[in-house]
Amino acid sequence: MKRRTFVKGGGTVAVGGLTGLAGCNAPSGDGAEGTTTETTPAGTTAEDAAETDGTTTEDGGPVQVAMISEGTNYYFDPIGLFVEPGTTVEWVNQSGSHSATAYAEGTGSAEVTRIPDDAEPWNSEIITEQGGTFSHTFEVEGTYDYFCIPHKTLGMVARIVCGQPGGVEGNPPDGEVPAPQDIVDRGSISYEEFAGDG
Ligand SMILES: [Cu+2]
Repeated sequence: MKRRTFVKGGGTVAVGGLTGLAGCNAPSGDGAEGTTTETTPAGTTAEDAAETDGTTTEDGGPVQVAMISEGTNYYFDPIGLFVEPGTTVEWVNQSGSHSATAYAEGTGSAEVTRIPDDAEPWNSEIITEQGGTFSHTFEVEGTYDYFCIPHKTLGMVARIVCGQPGGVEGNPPDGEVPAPQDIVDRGSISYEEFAGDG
């Protein structure tokens, strides 16, 4: 049973403010429009830019997850995210005060461990500054569940699959997240999509 209900109408702030949100879905305003490719010489720096150390997306920046307070809803968006090993995820505090904290016993208020055995836990601690960010790089393949310290009991949880699912089954104790295979299949699952699925 879902404890969170997505409130339609108040949701415009959720996705619009973020560029590069969760890869795949190409935002229309990313500057690609209006570029006259005919006049651009072949072999520009685009290929050089692609040769990164693997910690950035094709867009050249980290993959972003928004942390949002919206009425009585507190959520991560996207709530389900697939990343390749070596990808840096950047959490952005869009509204309210939140943390991004791995379910790893002894980390924050985590009481269970729901990240791969060899993986590094992370804990942003509570970010109160609007626009404040925290980054973590995912190296070990598997399924990672995480939560927000102040809103854990209100179901503010999310999941990241790095490389391929593994190690974690079902939902975390404090809320619902998308199934690992759905995350792999879809790449990114927004909170609105997920909350609307029920
Ligand atoms: Cu929160």
